[in-house]
Amino acid sequence: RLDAVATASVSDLFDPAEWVPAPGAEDYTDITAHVTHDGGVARIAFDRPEVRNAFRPHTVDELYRALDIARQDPKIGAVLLTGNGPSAKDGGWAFCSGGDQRIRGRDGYKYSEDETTVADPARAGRLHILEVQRLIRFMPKVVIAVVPGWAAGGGHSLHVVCDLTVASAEHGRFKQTDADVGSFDAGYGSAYMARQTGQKIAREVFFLAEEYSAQRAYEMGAVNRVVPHAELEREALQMARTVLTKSPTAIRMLKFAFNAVDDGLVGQQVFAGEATRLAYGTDEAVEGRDSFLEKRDPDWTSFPWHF
Ligand code: S0N
Repeated sequence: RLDAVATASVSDLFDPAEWVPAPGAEDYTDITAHVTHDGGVARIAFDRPEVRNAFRPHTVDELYRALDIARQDPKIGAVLLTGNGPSAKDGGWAFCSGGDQRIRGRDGYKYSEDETTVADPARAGRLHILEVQRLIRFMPKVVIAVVPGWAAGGGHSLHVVCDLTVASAEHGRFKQTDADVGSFDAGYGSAYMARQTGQKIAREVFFLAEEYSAQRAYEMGAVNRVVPHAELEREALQMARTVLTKSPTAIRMLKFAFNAVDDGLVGQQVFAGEATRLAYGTDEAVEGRDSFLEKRDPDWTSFPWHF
């Protein structure tokens, strides 16, 4: 398995010269995870091309784990989220086609050992892809959706929540099928998309569930770059490497600032936590701490009331 994740067999667009397996990669069955040789960029990919990279609960567990490892790795500044391909069955490409409809039950997604029969009652009904969305949203690193084919249903929502999207000119396709299959992402997938594209376009995408090319998605404001298929991962990696040339604190504060306006008090809390962390590094905050520990009144006289 480790050999497989380390070689070109991962995906036709995967360049084995750029990547080494990420920590724990050999344990994954539904995704692949790699990091660049310098450890600065992670590549995490759905690895179920025969079902257009649909996710089952197990896929989501692995995806969450791989993203969380990237979140906690102090060297990683950017993450490429993509889908391996093409499908050996028919040559089709996909980023992700959302929840695996074959195992969806009345009580949510079945979550048994083989994920085809009996639901584990404790885990049934969990739409934990939403936890992945929040992880992407709140991790202080730039997450780039690299779309080599279909982004459909919950896969469309994942691209929406990523910080940037780069798509294949030839095979990139966008379709929000939720209403076709009695499903709905009434959070970031829809309302946040409306922030990106405007209400009329987002409502059209959800209410009509039509197919859009990468170029059309770019014109809508939902995609940053459309590049030739063969260049897709190279371009995405270059974007990630450009991010790595920036100040980590600046990127972190900017991401949380972009988020805050749409995230209510949670957004304010995340941004404020960063402000507090920065403030702790000042002499002023050190004086506050020391005065308490030394059981004296704080002396603020050397700290001006800035205007
Ligand atoms: C992606 C589409 C448009 C591609 O069409 P194309 O190229 O014609 O290929 P197909 O022949 O249709 O597909 C090839 C093979 O792949 C299987 N397949 C594709 N997608 C899925 C899927 N999502 N689940 C299971 N199998 C899939 C096909 O069946 C085919 O297999 P074979 O060769 O054996 O016939 C097209 O495939 C398509 O429309 N796919 C379905 C997209 C979809 O509706 N996805 C689900 C949408 N909902 C969610 O994702 C919800 C996720 C979620 O957890 C959630 C999150 C937030 C809020 C709510 C929910 C919730 O669950 O409700």
